[in-house]
Amino acid sequence: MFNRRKFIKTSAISSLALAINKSAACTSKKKPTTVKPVVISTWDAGLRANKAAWDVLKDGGRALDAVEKGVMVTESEQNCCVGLGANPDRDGFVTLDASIMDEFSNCGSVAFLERIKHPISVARRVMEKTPHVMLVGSGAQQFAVAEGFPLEEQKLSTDAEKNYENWLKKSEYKPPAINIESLPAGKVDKQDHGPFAPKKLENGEWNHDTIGMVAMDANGNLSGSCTTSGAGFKMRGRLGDSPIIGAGLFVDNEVGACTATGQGEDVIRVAGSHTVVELMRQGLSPEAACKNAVERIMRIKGEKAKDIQVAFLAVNKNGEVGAYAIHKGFSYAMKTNNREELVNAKYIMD
Ligand code: SD4
Repeated sequence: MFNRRKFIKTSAISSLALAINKSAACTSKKKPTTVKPVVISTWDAGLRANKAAWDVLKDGGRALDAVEKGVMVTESEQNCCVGLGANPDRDGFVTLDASIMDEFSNCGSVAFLERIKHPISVARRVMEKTPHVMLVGSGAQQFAVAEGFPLEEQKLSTDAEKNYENWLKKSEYKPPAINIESLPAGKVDKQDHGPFAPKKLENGEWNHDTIGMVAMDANGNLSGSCTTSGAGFKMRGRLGDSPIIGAGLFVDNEVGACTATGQGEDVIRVAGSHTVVELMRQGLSPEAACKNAVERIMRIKGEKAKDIQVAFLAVNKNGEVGAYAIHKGFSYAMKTNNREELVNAKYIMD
């Protein structure tokens, strides 16, 4: 027969057992040790950029300073595709985009910026010195000059000039997404997937249009930066994902940070970096979140996914790092206290 006193006794015992179990579960589930500082950046130029970022991080510096200093290295590399040494647009002008975001969700960006060597630093000034997030074109240039950035000569680098002359032979005015043939003859690798994919140069080096970097400093704060010349021979005025907060870059100091590379139009379509951070917020690892966002783009593109490259690179608040790409060939550079390496990202298609 049901006895009230017995019931109270048994339920008290079982709640006690439950509480003990619960606390045992809590203590046995080890919290992962946070890896910090950590810096990661896209493509192989990231190895050199990470070194500069590390100079800031190793001395306890702020992630924001690290991600600015880091990508400035790549912006200065004349024959790289990122800064003023990059391939021009179809009218022969190099136009640059960049964005930056810190641990307080402050953000700044510049787009369609010409003749300024360090767009990332201008983006930071937009963030810190204006009430705006984004400045473009002649307005961005005017602001840069007013802030003391020198106006560089309007001149193509030797490599870019050669590439442009080559491109002019056909001058195909097609949207870059389908303009694979417009890549300079002899510079298209077998694994090339569109004009946003890495290009293997005759000297064996790889060239990229973009560097994205995210970092966590010794205080556990996150920041990110992204800087690019966009796509070579793009239509004049075209912007990709890199200067768009939430697309090419997103930082949420409670959750993690992400940057994107590849075909910007398709990253924008899914608010790519923001999507990855939100997926991490829901509990996915950085790698799983990047994979999920890549798959979302592939579902949208259907058959056409085979012609494009998109990759995401992310870090979470524990300093765990992950990346995923549509195609083989995306690599990222990583630096921590005991690791410095170039990692080949996982991918969906060969
Ligand atoms: C863009 N996402 O402008 C950039 C290009 C890029 O390696 O990442 N290239 O669309």
